[in-house]
Amino acid sequence: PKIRRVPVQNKVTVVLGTQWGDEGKGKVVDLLATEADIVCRVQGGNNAGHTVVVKDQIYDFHLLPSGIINKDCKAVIGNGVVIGFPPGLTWWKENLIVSDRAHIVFSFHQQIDGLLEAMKGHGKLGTTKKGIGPTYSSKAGRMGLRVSDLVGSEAGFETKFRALAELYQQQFPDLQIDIEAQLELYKGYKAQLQPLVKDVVHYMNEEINSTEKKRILVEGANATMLDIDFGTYPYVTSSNCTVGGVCTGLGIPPNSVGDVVGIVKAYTTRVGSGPFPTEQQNSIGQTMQKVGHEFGVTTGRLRRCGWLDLMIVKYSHVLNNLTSIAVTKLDILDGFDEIKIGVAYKHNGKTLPLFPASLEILSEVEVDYVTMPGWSVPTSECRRYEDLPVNARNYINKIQEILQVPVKWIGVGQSRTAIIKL
Ligand code: 2SA
Ligand code: GDP
Ligand code: MG
Repeated sequence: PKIRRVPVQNKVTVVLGTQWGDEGKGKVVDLLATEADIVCRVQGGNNAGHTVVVKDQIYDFHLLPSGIINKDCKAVIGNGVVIGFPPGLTWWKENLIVSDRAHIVFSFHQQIDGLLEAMKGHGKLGTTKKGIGPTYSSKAGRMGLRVSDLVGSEAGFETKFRALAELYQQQFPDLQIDIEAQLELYKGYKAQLQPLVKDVVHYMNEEINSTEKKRILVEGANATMLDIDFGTYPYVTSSNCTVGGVCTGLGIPPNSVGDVVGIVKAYTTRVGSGPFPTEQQNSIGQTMQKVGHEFGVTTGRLRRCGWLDLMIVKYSHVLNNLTSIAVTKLDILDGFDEIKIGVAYKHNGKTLPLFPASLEILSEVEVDYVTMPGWSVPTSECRRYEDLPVNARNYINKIQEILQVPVKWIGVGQSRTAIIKL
């Protein structure tokens, strides 16, 4: 008999950070989510921080997809996410769907995150201390607990929880775990969580293959340079933040991935430790930090700042095959006399073909810059490309020319409306 292959009906649009995070993914997702039916998170946990400003309201998201503001939109937490339960389960929402395969972050994971950082001393990573690394370690070590354990039998959950807690207590004598109190707490969470839990593999399969049109969005957390495999290891987070994480973190096949939108901040920032070739530890970096309000959403830490580094964004394009990009925070560069773009790395006099794996090499590279004239007119009121000062347009064109990816959006302010669509 003839077999008829049906193409994927509803491909997912993916929004990814191309740098070290905090590019403004939340704002772009919020914009796209106003027209989406489903918005998904696929990796990371509440280490992420996305700020979305709608009129006078400021929303800070950590675990939930930013798209949840849109009431008509389903918000999905995929299996690749690690879920922490804040006291009182404040993130409960009717339109939320949680994968039964997602792993649970316990408070002892958070304690261990802090203990490991303290033990590393100067070599510490500067994590958000949300227990992300230890939870993914439990998962990879095949001893983690999943949402399906929580909503399953009480006895089964208790056995696994005790085993994990006792194992960690042996490894870390300083660890304080009140096992009985924790078990009691999770009984309460179970009742609240149960109605939200679904087999997300089945749910997504139905949605992507539905003959009814479904607009599906995936919101990346953290970013390419924080990817566990491709980022600046070990100064990375513990999940795959690049496009492959979408398939493994949601349970959908590669051919269901459609557009991949890369978010590129007009300059570069990084929170936590690790090399940063275009960093400006001077008045330029301080101005970007101050004018751009570069503070962490989750921990309030200062973000390190520097010029736009297209070696990084090019590498992100190689890994993710970006179909378009959004350049955000262009307004923060208003008023600079000249603006630099990092375009190549030289090591021992040789130009590197792509972003290197070795941090030793990375810390020794010399950056080649292109210098562009700045603009003094504010861009925050511009709503059309033509409204931008000519030097700002040249800056955008240069980015587009070097990357060979179309710029579709330009962010010129915090609010939902402060964006230019091309
Ligand atoms: P972790 O906690 O194990 O994931 O930390 C490992 C590294 O990943 C970095 N990381 C981040 N970098 C930028 N933004 C993040 N989210 C928050 C935000 C950060 C905050 O959006 O502002 O509030 O401080 C984020 N999450 C993880 C982290 O700095 C480590 O280098
Ligand atoms: P995310 O983690 O990638 O979602 O980014 P964050 O929300 O952590 O950080 C980006 C910050 O920049 C937030 O405070 C946003 O409100 C803000 N933002 C986003 N786009 C723009 C923009 O185009 N201009 C300005 N001035 N702020 C922006
Ligand atoms: Mg952020």
